[in-house]
Amino acid sequence: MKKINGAQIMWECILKEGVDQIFGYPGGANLPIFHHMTEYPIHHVLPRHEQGAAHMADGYARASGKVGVALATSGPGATNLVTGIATAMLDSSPVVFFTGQVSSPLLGYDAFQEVDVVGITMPITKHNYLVTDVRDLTRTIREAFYIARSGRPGPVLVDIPKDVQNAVIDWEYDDAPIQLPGYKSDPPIKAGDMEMALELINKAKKPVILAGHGVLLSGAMQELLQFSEITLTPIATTLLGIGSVPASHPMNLGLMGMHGEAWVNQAIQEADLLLAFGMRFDDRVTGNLKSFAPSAKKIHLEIDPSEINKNVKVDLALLGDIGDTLRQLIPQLERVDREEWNEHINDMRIESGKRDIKNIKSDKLHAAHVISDLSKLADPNSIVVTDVGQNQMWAAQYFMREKPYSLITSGGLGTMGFGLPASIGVKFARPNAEVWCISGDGGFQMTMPELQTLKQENIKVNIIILNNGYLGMVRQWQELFYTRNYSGTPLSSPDFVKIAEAHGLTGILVSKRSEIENAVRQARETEGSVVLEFKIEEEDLVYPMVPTGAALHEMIRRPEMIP
Ligand SMILES: Cc1cc2nc3c(=O)[nH]c(=O)nc-3n(C[C@H](O)[C@H](O)[C@H](O)COP(=O)(O)OP(=O)(O)OC[C@H]3O[C@@H](n4cnc5c(N)ncnc54)[C@H](O)[C@@H]3O)c2cc1C
Ligand SMILES: Cc1ncc(C[n+]2csc(CCOP(=O)(O)OP(=O)(O)O)c2C)c(N)n1
Ligand SMILES: [Mg+2]
Repeated sequence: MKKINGAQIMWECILKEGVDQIFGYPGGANLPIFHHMTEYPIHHVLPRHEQGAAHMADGYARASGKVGVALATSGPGATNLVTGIATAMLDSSPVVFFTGQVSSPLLGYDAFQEVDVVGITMPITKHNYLVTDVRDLTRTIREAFYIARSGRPGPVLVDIPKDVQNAVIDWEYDDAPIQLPGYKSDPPIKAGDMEMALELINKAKKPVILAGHGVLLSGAMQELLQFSEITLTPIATTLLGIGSVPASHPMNLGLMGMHGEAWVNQAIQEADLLLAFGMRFDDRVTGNLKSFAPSAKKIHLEIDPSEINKNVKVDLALLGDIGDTLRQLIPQLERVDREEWNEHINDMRIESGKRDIKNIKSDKLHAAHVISDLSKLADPNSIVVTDVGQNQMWAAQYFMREKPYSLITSGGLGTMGFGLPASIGVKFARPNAEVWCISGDGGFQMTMPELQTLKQENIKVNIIILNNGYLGMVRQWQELFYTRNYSGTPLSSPDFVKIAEAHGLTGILVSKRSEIENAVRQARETEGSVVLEFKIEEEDLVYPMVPTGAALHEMIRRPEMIP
């Protein structure tokens, strides 16, 4: 037993959870927590905005597989976290958020900097807590970490009033088993379902695996490959499933969905069996649900029962951790000859390559050039963190990833401004990895002040800004579907080289394809973070594109064939 206060209990408990890194911003309502932080072996990063702290913790979690931790004060500090919490929620990222709160006797009185953060974040957290008694703090923090990391991961928020932070008690760590009746993180597979799945798999002639984020969250990359190699089933990935299979593996088809490759979407539409592995049939993946994979039986391997039959009605669901389920299935799989099916898909792939802009020889600077050249020049173990928009899609399409956890991107919420702060979190999670942040001119300007966080922490991230002078992805929709009426999308930018220099960093400007190689080399060799601005073609589009409401095979393709 020792006499400590709530703030110290918080630090003691998070150390027990293995935390040594936090991202947080101070204020009146979390001052006791900050005051005691210096007594503990914790590295703290001060962001320039609480949204930055949230994305940093999220990026840290996604790159490390550990729980990320962010901390803010009450009121505006807490509300500034909201976008980051929702971003983590939509992508199943395990982050614990701590907020200071006004003292408990003042709750409900519109006290200075009081907001009901538990009410505000109820729909965007996996769970949240307001702790009104210091004796509940240890149990609450243990539950928060357990809920964040178990089953389908997600963000949990713990709101701690200032009087609870200050309250002193005789304390010792309580490691009694966590009791959460009603919370089932790993649901069992129904008897008989395994046999049914094997029958469907073994008799399919044209199966496709849809590999999602769940494969990476489960660490089931080996099992995914084994399944695919035994059954000769090709693998399409979702945006968040990229990296679950090496890019160069012969069974990897590539990205599916709205900006997926033409042959991948076509294969899904022609398939007679879809095996959805840890993915949730987002509408960016399925296109029009009525015409999605019309002849395919569908089996969903998924940990969260609420995802079953939510978007796509399936023939069979195998509930549970995807790695566990695959380990049960693999010994019973039959080897079936599916050469013809794989050759057919390969023919479609060769045909599509003829429209690929990266094969064009010209000195105009297309984003596809920048990313595909970068992919060859960067360290093979590098991690790419993206912002949102066209830049994100080009980064997904043209950077070849051989390793898992090598693409960190905001998929579900599509949060502009995610890239730069998330890349800082990623660098703390994987300090020895080369980290590239790929951003647009719009999204970069949303969280640009975090450049100074990079400087203060003296860490190295290479930041690519694909500057097309527009909020490009929205302009793309205006070009295709809103009579080229570019309302609200032209965007001016500061001189990014000078911006980098003003933050004590290095800036490089590139406007020709022939300059890419030198610029990338220089960035890699420079000590400290580098901002590379690429002045790319202003009105380029991300192809292919499945228009909203269209079926997956009704893609808009790049009009010209590349000679
Ligand atoms: C501009 C833009 C364009 C986009 N275009 C595309 C596109 O063309 N193609 C595309 O794919 N996406 C696209 N997206 C992303 C899309 O919105 C979704 O975020 C993405 O498709 C979700 O992928 P997911 O289902 O694999 O991952 P998540 O949304 O993270 O879902 C993971 C699923 O796995 C389950 N799971 C978690 N852990 C386990 C486990 N241990 N075992 C089993 N299951 C588990 C979860 O319960 C969940 O159902 C786009 C996003 C943006 C912003
Ligand atoms: C916070 C936020 N606001 C608005 C949007 C809608 N949106 C999606 S992509 C995009 C354009 C992004 O522009 P830019 O950062 O320049 O990237 P580009 O598409 O040009 O590569 C916008 C405005 C969003 N996703 N997030
Ligand atoms: Mg832009």
